Amino acid sequence: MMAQFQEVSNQSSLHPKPAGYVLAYGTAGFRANAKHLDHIMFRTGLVAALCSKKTEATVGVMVTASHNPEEDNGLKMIGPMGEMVAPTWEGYATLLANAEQEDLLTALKDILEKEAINMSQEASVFVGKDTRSSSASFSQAVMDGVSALGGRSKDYGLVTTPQLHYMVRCQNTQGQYGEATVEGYYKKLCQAFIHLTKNASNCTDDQKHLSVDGANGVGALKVREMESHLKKELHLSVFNDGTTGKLNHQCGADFLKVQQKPPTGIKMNPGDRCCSLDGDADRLVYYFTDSEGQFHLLDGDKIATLIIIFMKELLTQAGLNLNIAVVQTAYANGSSTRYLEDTVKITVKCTKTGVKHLHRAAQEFDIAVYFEANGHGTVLFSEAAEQKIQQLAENPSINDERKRAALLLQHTIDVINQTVGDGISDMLLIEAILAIKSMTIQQWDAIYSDLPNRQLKVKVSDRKIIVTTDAERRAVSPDGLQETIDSLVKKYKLARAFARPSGTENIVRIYAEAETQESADALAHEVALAVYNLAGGVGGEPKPLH
Ligand code: G16
Repeated sequence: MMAQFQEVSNQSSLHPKPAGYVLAYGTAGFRANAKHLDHIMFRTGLVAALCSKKTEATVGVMVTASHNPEEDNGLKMIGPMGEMVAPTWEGYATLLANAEQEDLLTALKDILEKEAINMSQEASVFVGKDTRSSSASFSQAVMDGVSALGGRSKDYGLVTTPQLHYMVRCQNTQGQYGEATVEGYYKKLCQAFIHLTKNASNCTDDQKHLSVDGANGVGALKVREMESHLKKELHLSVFNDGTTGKLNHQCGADFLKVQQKPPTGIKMNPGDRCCSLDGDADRLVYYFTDSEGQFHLLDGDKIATLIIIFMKELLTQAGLNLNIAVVQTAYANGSSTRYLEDTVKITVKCTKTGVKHLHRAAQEFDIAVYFEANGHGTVLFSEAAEQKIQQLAENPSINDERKRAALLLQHTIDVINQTVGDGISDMLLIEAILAIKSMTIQQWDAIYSDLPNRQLKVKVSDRKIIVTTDAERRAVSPDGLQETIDSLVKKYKLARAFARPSGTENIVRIYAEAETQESADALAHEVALAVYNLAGGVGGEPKPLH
């Protein structure tokens, strides 16, 4: 043990912490400008090794700052089932990240004691990285941390975040979930996709075509790699593939959702079906422009709606009575929630922002579709639900309709990456559903009409001053903010608004929706001003949108 501590001490001096620098594990891990992060990478390598020893399983660390600008970086820790790591380990990661250089060993020993970790237990950590220029040395720093505690790392190199989550799950389920290789991932998802689309009648080449904006990130590389496995059942044109453009700049799912306009660098004819991934390919949004040149965005809410309708129809055809739901956040468009509850007649749950919160809420149901409006989400099936579907598919005495529905459900399970939201897997599922239902993107868009909405960002000196409750829909601090928001909302029809501190960027996010775009824009601007005035705004007042 003493030798290991000595090794941690020696190695840690090569990844020194800038004195006084503080960063907390946020919505999706650590995230900041890359110049501050080397020590955090090394130290999270230590935490991952301890987590692996404690759980006696492989865990993962993905080096990425996802939708953030190229100059930022960060990491996401992955738990043994490929899910986001448990909150206790997020806490330990924050603890080690913030321990001053001379206190690191004491902090480490505290964790060992609290968790009663057996240091002779092996540690295994899977590591992946996105395409940022800082990611290569950072993934090495993570691996240095793992090896300082005698652990083994497996370096997957450039992978999407959901691919790394998938590898961890495969590894810990002895291949039951699939093979822990990128090839294995493509094979499983694409085979399921091909099985599903066999149920689609006569798709034309046009219908099989999809334009993909790769956000100039790792998703573009991986979509290209996957294409040969699709056996021409889907024709992909990849734009923003990183050869010229900058990561997430004027492109990618986050840009589209916030700016509500098409990405640069994509060729779009009216009516063409297009989609955008984000920087680490865990988010997906769809869109098209109509014959009048109007842009239509189909965000996470529309994706969740299409999937739950498809699942509900299949369950009815299969004669299976399962407890199903949709999980959303405060950002979900009011129209989507109303449509799901009143027309689809489905349970809708609202959680705090962050896939980790949605994922946990989704685990309470037999089948739950969880999506953030920003396009981050997936579908979870309980073990019992999977078993019932499998038993039905294998039952020789059921009629053809039930058999077909059970088989479709089985292939749906296989095309989905249940570990975390996965832009590529979600894309295959959406393409299969549209093909099976012979549905155009326009018909999908017309299922319900979004309430006009607007998102804004406000810079404040300390975003922690904003404290929220009720799944982030109400502010309890600073004093007077919620009362002000309430009185602003009253001015507009069908209006709703909230402000919450971002867990990935140093800003406060504002969301507003209302009956018209003018009202949504005005309300968002007024709430932004209230935040600026009451929560210590810096860097100039937010500007009106027009
Ligand atoms: C991450 C999280 C998402 C979250 C988003 C924005 O996405 O995984 O769940 O919605 O950040 O979070 P916030 O509003 O707290 O900044 P990604 O794609 O950047 O990893």
